[in-house]
Amino acid sequence: MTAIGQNERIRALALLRTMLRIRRFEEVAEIAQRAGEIPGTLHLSIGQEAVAAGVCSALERTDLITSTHRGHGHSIAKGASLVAMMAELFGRASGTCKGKGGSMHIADFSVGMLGANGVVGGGLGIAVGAAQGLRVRGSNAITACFFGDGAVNRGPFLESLNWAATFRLPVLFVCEDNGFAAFTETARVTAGAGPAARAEALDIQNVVVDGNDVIAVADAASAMVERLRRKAGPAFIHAQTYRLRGHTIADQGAYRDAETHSRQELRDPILLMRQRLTDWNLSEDMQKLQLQVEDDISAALAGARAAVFPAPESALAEVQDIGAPA
Ligand SMILES: Cc1ncc(C[n+]2csc(CCOP(=O)(O)OP(=O)(O)O)c2C)c(N)n1
Repeated sequence: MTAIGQNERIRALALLRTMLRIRRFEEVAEIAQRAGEIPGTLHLSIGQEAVAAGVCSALERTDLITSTHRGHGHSIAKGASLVAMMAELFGRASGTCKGKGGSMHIADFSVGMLGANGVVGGGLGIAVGAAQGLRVRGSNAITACFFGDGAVNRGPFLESLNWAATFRLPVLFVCEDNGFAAFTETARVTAGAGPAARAEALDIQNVVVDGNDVIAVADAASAMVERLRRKAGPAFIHAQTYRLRGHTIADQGAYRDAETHSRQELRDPILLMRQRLTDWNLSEDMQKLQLQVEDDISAALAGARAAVFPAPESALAEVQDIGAPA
């Protein structure tokens, strides 16, 4: 058994709590989708929770984030309401986007969550623009930009990194590398030494981190955020993780190597954190935490089921103005 200080204990439990909230939210959402309660598919981040939890633990509420099509974890870690998020998945009027966005378009500006995004690499330009806005307003806040390994092969990646580096904008780029872009192993379609090398080529401070070790991610993010607050220019984290589920919930992941998959199952970030906290003699605290999370998720599910659908006449309100239907 290893002794740890009170601060370390509180921090570790908070990180585990965030990961559990993400995991249980997604497990329950998947069941609801399969039962026909949620329209549309879901991109689950099961196995990748440590990246969202670790990075967002280093942020303030006033900081901003942009996300991806796999964005539940980022939203939860940034502090979005589970009740409003679940209602959004259920298409209800009390959802984060009044039920009009769904899983791939969750946004909650009240906690600085600028939006999930169905366009691969779409969040990069938004993050850089948001950081430029923060600069213009003289704010000390920063923007964290989550994107997948697939996005590093898209044009907006270079454009966004270049702009942020040139103008020394407060952007924390976070490449959440789960090894796959949909059904393709990213390494097979990616030239060069990897995402961090691309950041390095633009003189952006960068680090490669074990994305399944939540404390390692949190430490790396804290160090980078500290630099960003000092206005030392953008920073880049390459977090190496693994998607334990399919690309969407309809995907069985048959293209993956079975041996690698089994090995990765043993590196589940929640499993690793539980082992660590058991070693720190925190089993009882973990049990309490698990029960609290179950209560929170049950309340979110009950809230979504009980909520009303948006009125049909509100369908075109507060969405992009594309003119009146013919
Ligand atoms: C511009 C664009 N091209 C292609 C797609 C189709 N698509 C959806 S998700 C995805 C894979 C993205 O991989 P990655 O960025 O690594 O994120 P991950 O799904 O692994 O989280 C693709 C190609 C898209 N949504 N947008």
